[in-house]
Amino acid sequence: METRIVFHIDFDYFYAQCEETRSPQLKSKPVCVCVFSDRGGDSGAIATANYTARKYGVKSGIPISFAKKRLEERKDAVFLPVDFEFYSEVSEKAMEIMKENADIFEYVGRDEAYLDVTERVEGNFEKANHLAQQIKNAIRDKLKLSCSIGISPNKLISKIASDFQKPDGLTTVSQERVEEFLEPLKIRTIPGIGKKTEKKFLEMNLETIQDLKKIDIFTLNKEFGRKTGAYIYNAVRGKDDEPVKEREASIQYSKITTLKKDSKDYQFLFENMMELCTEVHDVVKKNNRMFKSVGIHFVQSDLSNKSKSKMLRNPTTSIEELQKTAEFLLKEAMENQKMTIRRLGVKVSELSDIEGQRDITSYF
Ligand code: DGT
Ligand code: CA
Ligand code: CA
Repeated sequence: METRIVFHIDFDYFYAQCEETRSPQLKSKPVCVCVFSDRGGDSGAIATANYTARKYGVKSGIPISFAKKRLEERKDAVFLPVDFEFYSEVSEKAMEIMKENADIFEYVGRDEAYLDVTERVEGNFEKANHLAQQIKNAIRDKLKLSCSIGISPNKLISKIASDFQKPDGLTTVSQERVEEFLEPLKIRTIPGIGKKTEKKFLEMNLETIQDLKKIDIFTLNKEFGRKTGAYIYNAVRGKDDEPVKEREASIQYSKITTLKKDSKDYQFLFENMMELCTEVHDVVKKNNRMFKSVGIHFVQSDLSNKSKSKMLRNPTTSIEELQKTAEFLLKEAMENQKMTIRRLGVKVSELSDIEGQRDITSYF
């Protein structure tokens, strides 16, 4: 394959930065964006925090009560509830700017994307660097947001590079520099290598990517299986052929069907609904996503609409959970259903990516 030039763009402390853009006075304060659980009080977790709060040890995933304790001395610390709708709005605008600047655009999640720019910079890393700077400027001017960009010949290295000088970073790793860039890095910086895998290697006295190069492919295969073994073997050598694949942000996946006959027979509707769940689930799987909300939709015989949805406790990929929730919603909707139903639909939303959220050994 010819040399490619791939960008990975990741927004800095995304949810918290979105909050700063609409309330600039927050900028000087520690800001924590919280997912309050339904138990009330301070129960729940931190989704993210700005860099001021991070100095006090606040990070994604820790309980809100821990964060409050760590920020005790900062009387000006701010704890805000998540506002996904607003972050999605900001995200959409940012994605537009990126899309305009890519040959191929791949949406990864609300705050990140891959861009293949090989053609438009004619395979030239200097031009690529200039283009990345322009993208950063445009996003700053229009949206008051900072992001970090990694530039390299493939997705793997660009992903590592975008994280290398956060926040507001720009890191270019041309083909000649791949080895010297990767070798000193901690094994953990390889996407997909989580705590568990890292621990395994540390027990073998392997700490950096350079150390990991000493392990031959047979040992890796034996330890992790062929697929993961090969991934790790190639990753430490900076090899990755994954193409940037055209993908747009999708807010939801849905399937709708016109029933063979208008009906309000529960069993008939239930069977059609389970069929739709399978179809929606296939799309979810194909796109490697998780969902946190399930909805059902009726078009009634007079063409009026009716819908219901339910937020799940945690993001999931489970078809059983999808079916169970759809069944629950159907029962609820049928309770005082007067009219017959003509079309039936199922959707999932509040999507997120599987990639990067789990240890590689648990999803290969
Ligand atoms: P960064 O990129 O290190 O400057 O900081 P973030 O906050 O942008 O981190 P990133 O890119 O890993 O995640 C993007 C957004 O996803 C983040 O703003 C909030 C959300 N997020 C990340 N980790 C968690 C988590 O553990 N729980 C929840 N609820 N949301 C999370
Ligand atoms: Ca980010
Ligand atoms: Ca991210």
